[in-house]
Amino acid sequence: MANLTHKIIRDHLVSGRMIPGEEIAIKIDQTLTQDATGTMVYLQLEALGIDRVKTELSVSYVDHNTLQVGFENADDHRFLRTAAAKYGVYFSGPGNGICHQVHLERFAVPGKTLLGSDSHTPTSGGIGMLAIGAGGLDVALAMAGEPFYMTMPKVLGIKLIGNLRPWVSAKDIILEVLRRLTVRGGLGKVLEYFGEGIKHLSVPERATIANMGTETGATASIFPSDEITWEFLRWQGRERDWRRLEADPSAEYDEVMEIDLGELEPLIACPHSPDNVKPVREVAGLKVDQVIIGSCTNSSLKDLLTVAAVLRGRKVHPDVSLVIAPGSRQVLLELARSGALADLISAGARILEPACGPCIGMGQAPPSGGVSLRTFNRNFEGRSGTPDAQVYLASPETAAATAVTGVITDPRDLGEPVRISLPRSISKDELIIPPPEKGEGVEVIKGPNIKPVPLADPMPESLETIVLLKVGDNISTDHILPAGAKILPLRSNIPAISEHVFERIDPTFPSRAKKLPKGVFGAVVGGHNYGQGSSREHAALAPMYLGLRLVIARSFARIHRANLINFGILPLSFVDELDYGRIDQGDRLRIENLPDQLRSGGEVVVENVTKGIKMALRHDLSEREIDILLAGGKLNYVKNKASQGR
Ligand code: MIC
Ligand code: SF4
Repeated sequence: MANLTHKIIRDHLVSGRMIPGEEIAIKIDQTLTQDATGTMVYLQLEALGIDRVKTELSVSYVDHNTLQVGFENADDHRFLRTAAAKYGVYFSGPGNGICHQVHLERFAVPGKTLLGSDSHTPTSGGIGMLAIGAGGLDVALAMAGEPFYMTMPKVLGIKLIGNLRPWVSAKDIILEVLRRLTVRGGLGKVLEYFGEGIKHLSVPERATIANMGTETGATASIFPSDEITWEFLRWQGRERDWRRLEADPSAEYDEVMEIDLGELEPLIACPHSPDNVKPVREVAGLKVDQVIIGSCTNSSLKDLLTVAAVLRGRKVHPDVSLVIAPGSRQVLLELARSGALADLISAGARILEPACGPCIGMGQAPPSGGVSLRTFNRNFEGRSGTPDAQVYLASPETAAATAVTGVITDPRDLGEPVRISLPRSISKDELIIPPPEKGEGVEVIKGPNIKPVPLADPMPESLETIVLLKVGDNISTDHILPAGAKILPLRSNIPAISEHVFERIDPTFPSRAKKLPKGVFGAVVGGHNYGQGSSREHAALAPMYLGLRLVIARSFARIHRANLINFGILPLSFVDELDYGRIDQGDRLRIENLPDQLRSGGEVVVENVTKGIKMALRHDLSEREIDILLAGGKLNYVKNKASQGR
């Protein structure tokens, strides 16, 4: 009796056995890229010599980097538009909206697989897709027709029962999941929702839940495709894409968790982690400087109509800056048509264009030491652009109530719940550009900030490294390579962006790395969940450019581990947890006969030359991953394979 995840994996299985923990490869039907990770994807397609994508559908979105503070962003947009035409990819330009929201509206199909170069790609799981986030190079290879390799996940069945009480919404469900699972509890799992409670959740609400499942470390999150899914697709004029899809009645799950929706109350994630969840009433009364409603988690039409209904006839508190970024042009258009936009504007909201915007630190940084309440999915320290800001994550209902009172407010204090009605059908904007029949003759235009993808050398027989940095648990890719208005424009230029590696932890990292003696590489030591958060492969590529070839951590986040391997950096973990205390910054580490050691088992002997001790460290690399690492990364590996085949 199969669960839904197994059904879709079985339909797409190319190789491997469906046993949790084993490596499998699946066929990818659709891909998405966004601009901040996408420029590398198209440069990689070029490096691989690919002419045209082989997927059923590939879309290139521009949503992260739309500030255009200099020529760099605009050059990237032009490069992406021309590359999309050349390679056969749909192009959604700046202003159309956030990739995940637009994909859900326009392209997501139940039962298909989607691989996206953004960690929140699982948003389309809200419609019954197996949608997975990955590093750009893996997406480029999927576009080239290669299967996607991953570890067969466990399936955690999340049974929803009962019905939400007034003022409690989808965000509170996923915050409850995060409270229970933490930012590590979903690692190696797909979160599959079932139970009669889902019958009360519309597709955008399911998408909110699937979106933020990423924060548990999960590979994906998925909902069945039912009448509610049909209704959403009909609304979008895409009912032909619908098919019924659900787990068998007595399907088995590796683990099951039950949530009684009727028992939930408004929840809030406190600084600085999405799993630091408390009931809103416990932090109610705290004065806020800013409220922002938007991001791929909570910027649907339903979310914003609800906010508008709360604000109708009310005013934003004078001490609060209320910022609203609609998820898509479709959402903004419908807000305008319904008159809700006027309610938002006259209440005092500041309206941004549909894009990621403040979620990725592109503007709207809070004041020094300020308190900001956002409907987003991540509140890592410094991500807002203000190092000492306190960022809270909550539902649009809690955000709207807080914007009015000026202090964190449980929306139930507003009294009678608001009622909203969605339009019967939705307007099509027709602004997504389909690719031409043929890509020949299309000129791909690159600006001066767009530099080739650097390649690593093959791994040496014996790896000699110096530990450049030692860090603790839950280091995110925002720590390794921050985003924001200053650094994001450098995503197409690895030499330039590498100057910002570990900037928030130790700004001397790049200069120290550059002083490594010849033939000696860099190493980093970390705690649990190293590399959580974003899918940005730049967090592997830029450190590799600076000479990093080894990361030793207690455990790794899924996408970052894959990115390290893709760019020739060896991920090892501790066998004896106490060994973490036996390596310090500045220590010299040596691994003799690396290829033989990797191939002969799951352990590698590392000598800490400085301390005069040896320790056994673990690797969980497949044969294929070992070959990739030894080749100096996946681009080298694929090119070597192609030339051997010739
Ligand atoms: C994020 O939310 O951190 C991002 C920006 O969307 C990233 C992608 C990136 O770094 O470009 C993600 O989640 O993968
Ligand atoms: Fe964009 Fe934020 Fe969503 Fe990342 S989490 S895709 S930055 S809206």
